[in-house]
Amino acid sequence: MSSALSADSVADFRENGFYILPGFLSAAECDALIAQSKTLANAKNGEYRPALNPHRENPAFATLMKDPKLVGMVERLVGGKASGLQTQWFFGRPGTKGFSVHQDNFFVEAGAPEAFVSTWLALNDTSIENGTIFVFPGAHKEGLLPVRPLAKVAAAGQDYNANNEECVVPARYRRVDVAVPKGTLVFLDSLAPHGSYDNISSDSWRYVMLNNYIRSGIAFRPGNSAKREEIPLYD
Ligand SMILES: O=C(O)CCC(=O)C(=O)O
Repeated sequence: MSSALSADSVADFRENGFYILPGFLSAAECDALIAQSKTLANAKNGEYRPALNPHRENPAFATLMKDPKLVGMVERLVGGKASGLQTQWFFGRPGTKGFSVHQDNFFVEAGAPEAFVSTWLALNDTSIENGTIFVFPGAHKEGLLPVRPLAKVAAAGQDYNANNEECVVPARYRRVDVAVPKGTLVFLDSLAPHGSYDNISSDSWRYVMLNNYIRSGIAFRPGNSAKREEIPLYD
C-alpha cells in the first residue's frame, strides 16, 4: 500500500472536492477483497444489490476501514481524530443502473460537513462502460444543493434509494469522469456532487468499497436503513 497525503494533495482536495490516489491497494489485495465479497448475503441471494455495512458481516471489510494508512489520510482531511460511520460494497454487475447525482451529506447531515469524507475504492479497473463515477470539480463549494425527485425505475442490483432524487448542479460546473485503475482510492468531500454511470458492459463487474468517516464527536443522522454509528478505528 502507498502513502500519506502531501500538502499539495490536501490542497487539491480542498479546491476540487475530490482527490484520486492510484495504487492504494495491490492487485492481489483487490482480488482478495473481491473474493471476500462472495460471502456477503447480497451475493449469496443472487441479487447483487450493494451491501450496506459489510463490515458487520465479514471482518475483512472492517479491517480495510481501519487500515492505519487509510485512517491517517482521512484524519488529515477531517481535521482530527476520525470514526468510521458506514461501509458499502458495490458489486456493479453488468446491467446495474448508476447512482443519481447526490452529495453524501444530503443523507448523513453531518453537523460539520468539512469533518465528513467518503473514500471510494476501485477493486477493478473502472470505465464509463462499466459504471464508474463522475464528479463536478469545485461544486462542493456551493454547499448543499437543491434536489429534484426522479421518476422511480426498476433497478435490479442497485440500492433502493439510489435513484429517488438527484441534486441540481449549477450549469457552470463541468462533469469529469473518474475512470481509474484497480486499487485506486478516491477521496470525496461530503458536499461533492457525484454519481455513477449505468454498467452497460457485457461482462465487467465494477467492484467498489465505499467508506464514510467523520471527525469523532460530530453529529450525524443515523438513518433508517444504514443505522450509522461511530465505529472506533483503533482496536
Ligand atoms: O459507486 C457508485 O456507483 C456511487 C456510489 C455513491 O456515490 C454513494 O453510495 O454515495
